[in-house]
Formats: sequence, C-alpha cells, structure tokens
Amino acid sequence: MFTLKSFAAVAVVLGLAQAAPSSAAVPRDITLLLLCNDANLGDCLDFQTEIDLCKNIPDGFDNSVSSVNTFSDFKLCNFYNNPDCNEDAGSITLGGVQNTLSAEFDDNFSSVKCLRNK
Ligand SMILES: [Ca+2]
Repeated sequence: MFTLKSFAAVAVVLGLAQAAPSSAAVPRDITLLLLCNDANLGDCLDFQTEIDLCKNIPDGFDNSVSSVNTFSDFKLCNFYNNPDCNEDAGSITLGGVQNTLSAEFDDNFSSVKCLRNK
C-alpha cells in the first residue's frame, strides 16, 4: 500500500512538473501550406508554419514558387517578395489553390505569413 501511494505521489509531482511549462507557453496554431516550384501544384513542399508568424521560404523554393495551396479558401496567407515579411518589394494575399501566379509574384516569393480567420 505504501509503495502504491508513493508511486502515485511521484506521478502527481511529475505530472505537475510537465504541465507547468506548457501552461506558461503561448498557444501555437500550426498550419500547413503547399508551396510549389511549378505551376498547377507541381514539385511541391509541405510547409509547416504558424498563424500570425512570419516564415522565410527555404532554399530550393525561395524565389521559385509558381503555385500554392493553403488547403482552404478561408485560410488566407500573405506572401512577400522579400524575406522577413518585408512589404517593400510587394506582397499578395492568397487562399485556397492558386495554380499560377502573376508575373510580379511568379518565382519571387521569399516569405509568408498566414492570417487568423476573422
Ligand atoms: Ca517556378
């Protein structure tokens, strides 16, 4: 009986120790995008990001993306021609499947930030 009680007490302590950091952390909203080097969703990268977080597009896709899929017409993401979501070289908000991009944006995206649904 004593052993069982001790085990339970240790388990409770461990549980509290594990719960403490996550309760202090900001909730994260992970979201997935398809970034594609070719038009019509060809040669794609499964790209994981978070809502309201700017992410630079990795080598191999940076300045090469020609189509994208946000997996929902209601999931909008801002795509930027500059890294670090800098607006100076232009940006566009896209949602759902975009099989082609206009000349201003084709082979130009360097960063992306997805928006929280309003
Ligand atoms: Ca391309």
